[in-house]
Amino acid sequence: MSASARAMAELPILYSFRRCPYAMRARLALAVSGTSCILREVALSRKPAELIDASAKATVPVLVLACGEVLDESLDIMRWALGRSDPMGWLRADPAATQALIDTNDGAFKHHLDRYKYADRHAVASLAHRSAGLDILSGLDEMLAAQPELCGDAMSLADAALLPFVRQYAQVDRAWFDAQPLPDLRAWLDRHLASPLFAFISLRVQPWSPDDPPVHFPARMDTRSR
Ligand SMILES: N[C@@H](CCC(=O)N[C@@H](CS)C(=O)NCC(=O)O)C(=O)O
Repeated sequence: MSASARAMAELPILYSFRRCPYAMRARLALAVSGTSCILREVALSRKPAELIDASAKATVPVLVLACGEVLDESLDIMRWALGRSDPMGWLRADPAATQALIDTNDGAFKHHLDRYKYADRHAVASLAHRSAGLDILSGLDEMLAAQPELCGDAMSLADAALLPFVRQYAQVDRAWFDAQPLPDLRAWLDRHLASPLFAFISLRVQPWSPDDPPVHFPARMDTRSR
């Protein structure tokens, strides 16, 4: 095996889906930590056997480490990557406050988001879920009126973990979202979506098949503009 083939075999493999909010948060942490991996884009309607072999539940993201260990929860991937390297101090924020934000997001907010996003836009039930989601976002807006990021002055794990979900909610009906009294949340969302980091993790990749040449992630990123 050549030296470059050996180096590549030592890289973790990330099964990902560009638009999945869980995969987005994992890519944010991998990118900010500068953790090199091989990216395999997954079409959820045609999951590769290699993904199912690695993790029977076959959700994305999944990170397969060179030692064979498999991380199949987005937060585990984030914490693993940042545990190796955390140049922006994403793990410095208060762990209890971080966990509380993530619990509400992944629990109640995701519940309402799915029912708002996938139901008939005009159905009464969908509007009830939109309203319940809005209550949660109003709480975030209040926090962001007092500080630029969810856990203080600097972006942290919580911002990266919640951002893709707030983005999804906003995108269901952006005109309606923009009319809500959420000025600080909207500023936070727009600022992060316009960042080089977000552009970087949004790269378009064709769904992977075994004969494809490896796609490196992160390929190269200018850390000064993060
Ligand atoms: N708890 C998991 C959830 C991951 C998840 O549900 N991902 C969705 C895509 S956004 C998925 O893979 N769903 C499986 C499917 O649609 O077949 C995590 O945090 O990684």
